[in-house]
Amino acid sequence: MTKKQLEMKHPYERFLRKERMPHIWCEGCGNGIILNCFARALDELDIDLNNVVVVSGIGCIGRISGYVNADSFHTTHGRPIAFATGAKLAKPELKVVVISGDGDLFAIGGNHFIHAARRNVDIKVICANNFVYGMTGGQYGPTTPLEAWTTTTPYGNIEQAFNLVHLAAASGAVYVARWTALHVRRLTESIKKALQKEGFSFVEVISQCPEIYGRHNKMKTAISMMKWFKEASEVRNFSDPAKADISPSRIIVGEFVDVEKPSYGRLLREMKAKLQTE
Ligand SMILES: Cc1ncc(C[n+]2csc(CCOP(=O)(O)OP(=O)(O)O)c2C)c(N)n1
Repeated sequence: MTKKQLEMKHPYERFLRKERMPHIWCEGCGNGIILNCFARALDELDIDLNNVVVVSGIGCIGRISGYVNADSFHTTHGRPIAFATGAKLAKPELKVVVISGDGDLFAIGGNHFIHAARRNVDIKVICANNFVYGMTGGQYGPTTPLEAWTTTTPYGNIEQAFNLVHLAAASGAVYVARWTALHVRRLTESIKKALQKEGFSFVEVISQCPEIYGRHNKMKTAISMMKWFKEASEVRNFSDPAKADISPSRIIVGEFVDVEKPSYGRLLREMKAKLQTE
């Protein structure tokens, strides 16, 4: 390497804990794209990393809390929203971001998700939806499409999948968006919006898992999975989230909800202040 090359720094180097590299993610995995878009959003908003907390649960994407150069919690499986709620209520000045998997957030952690959204806790939730439990070997989960082959559905999945944007909207989230890992610019813009908004914000990222999901479902490589995203995606901003079910031929993406509602923390602080003056 030349001296110049050695001195060259990646523009997002400051967002990474380099001592934690190499990462565990497989070649072609969408998680790196999500991390990149998150770093880009922080960079473009010029957010001080000292004011950011990243919380994740267990899973491949869960490792992100160890890779981001911000204060972070790698919590127990399914519980990042509970930890994030505590962090936000204790330190309202911080931006608290949960980045976790579809299994973590919607199987074991499903109850935390719907109630934090209902309460409008001011946290941002980014879900890497790869349709399976990646880390533990590709078991089916609550977002696995009908008929998909997974290690625990060897004859094809017979369960209906959650439509996450519908679930988030119905639970009360003030901001809801879905993009795929192919939509890097729009995903970054949605993460920026979520970071700036008060209240429970949800960004779903359909993310390729070529090794554990794609390979078994006629998409052998990351490129073939992303080709599927490209061909099946239809941008329909502010369309009915109830009609945004994912099928092999159609992935509705876009922003679905963007409304204002006082957050749980704000109402709590207002109530406290009122009680103190009485
Ligand atoms: C209490 C508990 N139950 C089960 C597990 C096993 N486990 C680890 S990761 C995981 C699923 C992760 O799937 P997902 O959240 O979709 O993330 P991915 O690995 O696909 O990124 C499971 C079931 C665990 N660690 N703890």
